[in-house]
Amino acid sequence: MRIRVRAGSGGRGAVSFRREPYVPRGGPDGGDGGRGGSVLLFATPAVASLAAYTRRPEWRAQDGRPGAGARKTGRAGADLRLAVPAGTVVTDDETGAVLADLDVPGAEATVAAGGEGGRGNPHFRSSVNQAPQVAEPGRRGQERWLRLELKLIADVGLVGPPNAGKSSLLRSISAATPKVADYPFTTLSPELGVAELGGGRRLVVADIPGLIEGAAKGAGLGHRFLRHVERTRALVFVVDGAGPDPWAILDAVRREVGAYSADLARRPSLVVINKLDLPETRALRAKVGRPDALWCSALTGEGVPELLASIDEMVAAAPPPPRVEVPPPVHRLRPRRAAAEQPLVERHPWGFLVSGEAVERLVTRTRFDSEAAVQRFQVALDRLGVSSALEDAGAEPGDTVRIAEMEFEYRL
Ligand SMILES: Nc1nc2c(ncn2[C@@H]2O[C@H](COP(=O)(O)OP(=O)(O)OP(=O)(O)O)[C@@H](O)[C@H]2O)c(=O)[nH]1
Ligand SMILES: [Mg+2]
Repeated sequence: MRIRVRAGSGGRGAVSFRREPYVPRGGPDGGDGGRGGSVLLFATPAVASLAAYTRRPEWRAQDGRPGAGARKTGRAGADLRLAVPAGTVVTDDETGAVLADLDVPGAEATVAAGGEGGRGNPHFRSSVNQAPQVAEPGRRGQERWLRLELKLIADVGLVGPPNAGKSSLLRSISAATPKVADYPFTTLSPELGVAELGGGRRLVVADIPGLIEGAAKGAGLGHRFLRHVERTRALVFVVDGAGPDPWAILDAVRREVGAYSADLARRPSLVVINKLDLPETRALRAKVGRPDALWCSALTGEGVPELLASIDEMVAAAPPPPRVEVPPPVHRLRPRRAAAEQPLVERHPWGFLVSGEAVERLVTRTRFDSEAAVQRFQVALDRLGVSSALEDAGAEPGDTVRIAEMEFEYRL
């Protein structure tokens, strides 16, 4: 499922001057803007599903407040914390990068960082400019589409061809009631069941759709749903003993698992030949002595307790399930959408607004507290044609010019 998250933008820095009796203009005292709130996700047992997010896909955190005079820093925007069930894996929908694996209650991750507040005008004071009229705008908050997926956290996954009786087996060992029918691909989405092992121990078993030869290339339902058993400790391969050539089918299923993930194929596993109540299966068992296979009937329950005991033993000896690899967070901001390179000058009652990708980029990159940088900025403005455009528009010395929410005084 997809949701859009948007962190708060930083508040703008203030342009302000100290007011003192008998002093016409005191020093700059504009406060910095407050930081925008971030969007976080946290895992909690209080939430059982991601259903809340299907109804409302867009979530935003509060913006930071602007700075004020007397060096008052603006209030930071409140963070927005979204509760998700444990087992939620968060991916950046555009890049496919895994941002967080919230696998245990209490796990939390920032998924959109709040924008920094802009600096107030005291930061732009220099030897030649004791009364800077500039302050920084706040940075935009991070904004992106996320994909939320609830990874089923099962101990064991039932894997096999369609119609083998995987869902029937889950029904016979747990209270789960997945759909069972005598046609292939009855199961379309994974389902979990809990098997009671006695002594209060339990085993979580995942039933997934059937796999057929060529699934890696998209045959049948494909093999994407194998991701739901990626974090199980062990696999149980289930094959129909009464169907044609069970061993060849078993090999094909194993190949498809290997094509999906070599790591998954190495997971501890056991083989169950199901439908032992049918004469074909009994004949097969009498003919071939496969000591590596277990035999059972999900229908009559024959062999099922022995199967459960073997699964229990296998899981107890298996290493803990692998975690999803989460690369260290990179807070890359989205590139702005392409805008006209040519700066645009608009006349407003308060002065002139200059917009355009190049000029806005120039402003956000300039460090106005460095004299040399300010000089380079002036040259770049001329080169971009901003100065002449302002002149054409009738700007007069002393007029206010705003670029990317930063204010300047027009001078010749
Ligand atoms: N005789 C007999 N029939 C069984 C047994 N287990 C399952 N079946 C039947 O086999 C058919 C398929 O069973 P399912 O449990 O739906 O098989 P599945 O592996 O989950 O199939 P998909 O969900 O399509 O992948 C159904 O008609 C079941 O009643 C068994 O032990 N003996
Ligand atoms: Mg099924």
